[in-house]
Amino acid sequence: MIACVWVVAASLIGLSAVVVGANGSEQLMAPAHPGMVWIPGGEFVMGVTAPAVQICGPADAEDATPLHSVYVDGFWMDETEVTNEQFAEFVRATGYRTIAELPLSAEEFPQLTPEERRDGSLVFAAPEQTVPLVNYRAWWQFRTGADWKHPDGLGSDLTGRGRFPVVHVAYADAAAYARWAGKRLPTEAEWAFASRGGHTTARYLWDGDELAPGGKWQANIWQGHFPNQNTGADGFVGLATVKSYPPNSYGLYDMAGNVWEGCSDWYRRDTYESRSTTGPSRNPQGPAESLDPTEPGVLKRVQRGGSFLCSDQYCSRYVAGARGKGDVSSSTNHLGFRCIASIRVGVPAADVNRG
Ligand SMILES: [Ca+2]
Repeated sequence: MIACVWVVAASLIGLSAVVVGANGSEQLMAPAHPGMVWIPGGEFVMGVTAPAVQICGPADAEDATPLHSVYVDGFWMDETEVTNEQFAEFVRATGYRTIAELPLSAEEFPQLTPEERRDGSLVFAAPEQTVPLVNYRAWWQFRTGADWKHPDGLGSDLTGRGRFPVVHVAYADAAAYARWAGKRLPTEAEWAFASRGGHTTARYLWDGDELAPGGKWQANIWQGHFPNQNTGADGFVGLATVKSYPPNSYGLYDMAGNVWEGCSDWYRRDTYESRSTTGPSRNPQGPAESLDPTEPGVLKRVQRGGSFLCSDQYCSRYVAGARGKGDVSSSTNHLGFRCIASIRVGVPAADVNRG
């Protein structure tokens, strides 16, 4: 005998449907937006679980320790990073201009020359030779005219890149898109829960301890000598079309690699340390303010997942539990985002609509 038969109730709310168990005791909203998957929520362990993992040098791993328990409610999450096609739809509808498209004001930045105040963004540029890994300026360039529509700078465009993740979006740009879409950016805890796919101890987000099981790469990262030689052994030297690699157990693609994904939490190096002393947190929203001891005057939000530039020779923050951070006003060609939507489970449809 089948204990519980699922039926779709007659009531529809926009694109949502109410699914009700045969015993009437459970209800679940279908996604209000296409392309989202349900993340069930629950208690899990946040932080780097892999032993002695080398992330970006020993000191940089400290922000992802100690391990501590966190609970998050269930939510819907975009199955992919937001793509250029999706972002273009937002811009067509709203006329929105991203931070990278706007020149800095002379009033706010009088110390800069007109040339230095021009619009643009940071683009990775592989040096021709080996360089010391102590100065990221050896491989990052500020390019005038670089923005989401011109990802490599002036003269580049989105031809053939519609299904690439959108890049050169600063925090406010991602948040604006999310509001327009009727969604929001995930908290770090929500992102971390979803990234684990229900598995809490594996070294990598593809639920395994092998980098390329069976010789098959599971994420778009860097192979070769960083930063001057990328072999593209995983199929991509630059960004990858979303869904180029297998999804995790929740059906989420590219949680590791491809582009960093912005979260709503302010970044503090000591967040986990503070939280570990207070018992399991429920739906933590992050600290009240940002503080990165290495750049105390710069406001930073958490970023997660790593990018196509992640190399074990320099920075392997695509490993499960690792954290990233970024200046809220900056954008680059390896930073993107995905959105989530909160809908409560077991709540009558009318109440969900009001809630
Ligand atoms: Ca790659």
